[in-house]
Amino acid sequence: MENMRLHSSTDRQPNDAAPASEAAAPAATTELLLAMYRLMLLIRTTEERLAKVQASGALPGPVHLSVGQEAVAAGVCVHLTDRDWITSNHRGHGHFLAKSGDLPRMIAEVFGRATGVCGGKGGSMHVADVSKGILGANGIVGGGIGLGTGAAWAEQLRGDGNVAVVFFGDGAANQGVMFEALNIAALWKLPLILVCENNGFSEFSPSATVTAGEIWRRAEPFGVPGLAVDGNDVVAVWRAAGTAIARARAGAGSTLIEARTYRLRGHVEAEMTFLSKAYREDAEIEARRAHEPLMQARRKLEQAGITAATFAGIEAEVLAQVDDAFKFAEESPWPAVESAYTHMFS
Ligand SMILES: Cc1ncc(C[n+]2csc(CCOP(=O)(O)OP(=O)(O)O)c2C)c(N)n1
Repeated sequence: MENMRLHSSTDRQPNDAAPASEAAAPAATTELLLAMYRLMLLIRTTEERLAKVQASGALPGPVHLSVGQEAVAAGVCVHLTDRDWITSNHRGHGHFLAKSGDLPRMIAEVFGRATGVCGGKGGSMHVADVSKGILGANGIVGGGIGLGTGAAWAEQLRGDGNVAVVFFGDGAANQGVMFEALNIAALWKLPLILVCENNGFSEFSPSATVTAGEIWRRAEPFGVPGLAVDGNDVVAVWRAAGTAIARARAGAGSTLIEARTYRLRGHVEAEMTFLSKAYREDAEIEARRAHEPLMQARRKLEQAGITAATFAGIEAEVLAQVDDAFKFAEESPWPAVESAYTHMFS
């Protein structure tokens, strides 16, 4: 990286965040923290296996992983039921799993198999399961924001207290649709929670070079509460999401949460095979690894008395679950040729 000034994504740190409302916030029990840890470990183990399989050449096509960002999906989705909705982006495996999506059928989808959750036609960037309230990942940056706003409106009309959560990146926060969503959500008090995962980058551009100001503040002119949280602290995310979701269920409207996190892997796997130069220093990644969410949660659990044997048991269970899911996918048939003509508009 000689003669190259790499922009650091660390220009903004999570801890200069706007304070989340903690007044009435309950403490996370050890049982809940352990459940969120397990969920984050499932996402991490699944995605690290995907990285390995892709590097081996067995999985063609782009794969975008959320390694390092697991606390956002876990801390938000533990508040949701199958009747609440989420929309996601191209980095959506974690959101899918956190919203109780089926792991074997997600892996089969990524492998393009007939048993996949979308019959093998969606792939990694379009994992969806409407029966679980997962309206889908989305390859159009910002595309999920409009879909989630529509889902929130539908739920408001139904009046059952269900909500819609949109997961999107800091790059997507620069799309006009976020402002359109904030406008209508404010006006109609929609049960919509906008969760911006600020992972420091938009593709290969450090956020500070493409995003002006602070994202959470963009809610303010609309009269919508906005706040930033440490997106690597699953308890902080859980607390902020709990307040926002309870507010939305009660009919009090929308919230914008900026969860500040860090993408530990590439924008897309194998990116260094086609990029001409690096866009961040390895030292930056290493420094951020010290604050990754699983380690932080594990430290808290150790302080609460969870033993090494319990962690080893969870790791073994998760590993077996992931092994089974990949075996299921790899042994599943390809979609029938005739199915190419189904699920099409003509
Ligand atoms: C409308 C649109 N514009 C551009 C792209 C190309 N693109 C794919 S991912 C990406 C960056 C998205 O950044 P961000 O929203 O921060 O999400 P992250 O990748 O960091 O999770 C871009 C520009 C796209 N897929 N869709």
